[in-house]
Amino acid sequence: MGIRKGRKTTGAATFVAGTSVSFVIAAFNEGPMVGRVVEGVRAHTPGLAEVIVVDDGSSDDTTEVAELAGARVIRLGLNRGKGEALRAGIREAVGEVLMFIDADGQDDPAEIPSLLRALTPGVTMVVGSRFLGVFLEGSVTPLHRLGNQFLTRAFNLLYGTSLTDLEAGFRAIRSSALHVLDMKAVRYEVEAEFTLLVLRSGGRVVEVPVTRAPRPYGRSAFRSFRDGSRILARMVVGRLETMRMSVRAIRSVAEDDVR
Ligand SMILES: Nc1nc2c(ncn2[C@@H]2O[C@H](COP(=O)(O)OP(=O)(O)O)[C@@H](O)[C@H]2O)c(=O)[nH]1
Ligand SMILES: [Mg+2]
Repeated sequence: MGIRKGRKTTGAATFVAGTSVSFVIAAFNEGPMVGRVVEGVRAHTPGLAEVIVVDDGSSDDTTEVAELAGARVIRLGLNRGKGEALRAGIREAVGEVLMFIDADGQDDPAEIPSLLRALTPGVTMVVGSRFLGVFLEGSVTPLHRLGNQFLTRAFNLLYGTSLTDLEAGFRAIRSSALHVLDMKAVRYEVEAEFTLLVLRSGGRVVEVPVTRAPRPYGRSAFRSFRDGSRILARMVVGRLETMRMSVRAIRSVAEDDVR
């Protein structure tokens, strides 16, 4: 479980040119910004194969705006949550690398190359950490910031990692390390799930600094208590699953011995 903190990669080992990238963007009532985010992604992503926006029942023009900006939109009838939306997109994505960015304009597409540069051949996932970078004024409430720090520490204790930003939505993952059938996230526990599944696959995680802007309109659907508990539950269950897997592996080795 190798974690390298906050190092920007320089030198020879960089993102391999020609690697295909699929962007998967969950968007719920993001009509005012999703178009600009899709355009930003198209302008700043080397090797971009597709931009998939998943809209699960927005009541505004999210789908139309995203399509006009050049995304392929997957529409799900009922609003279920960010995790379910991302899973629907990942199921259809074809790129060797999956990238994620929020649709509300809080992440800056101009920072995409910095994430991809850190995805060197030995790295499996790059996370855009706002704690290594900056939260611009008004981009986070004190409660949400503390909650994220608490959950990140809990994750580090459980998994022996030294991450700084568990909940960051802006990230790049090698698709070979992420099997959608292993995912069960419904809402905002999806980021913690990405991280634990990548670590479970033996992958290496790197964080790079990014800038977090305030939400230009509307409000976050993150419910501190409800979603905080879901994130905590997902990481505890993830750890128990891994322990059960190791016990099973030990048992089958022992069974081989007696044969
Ligand atoms: N499709 C879909 N996207 C969602 C849902 N909930 C959140 N998102 C998207 O996930 C991203 C982050 O959501 P937001 O509520 O701003 O969370 P925060 O930035 O962590 O406070 C945005 O692009 C949202 O549109 C959902 O139920 N369905
Ligand atoms: Mg947001």
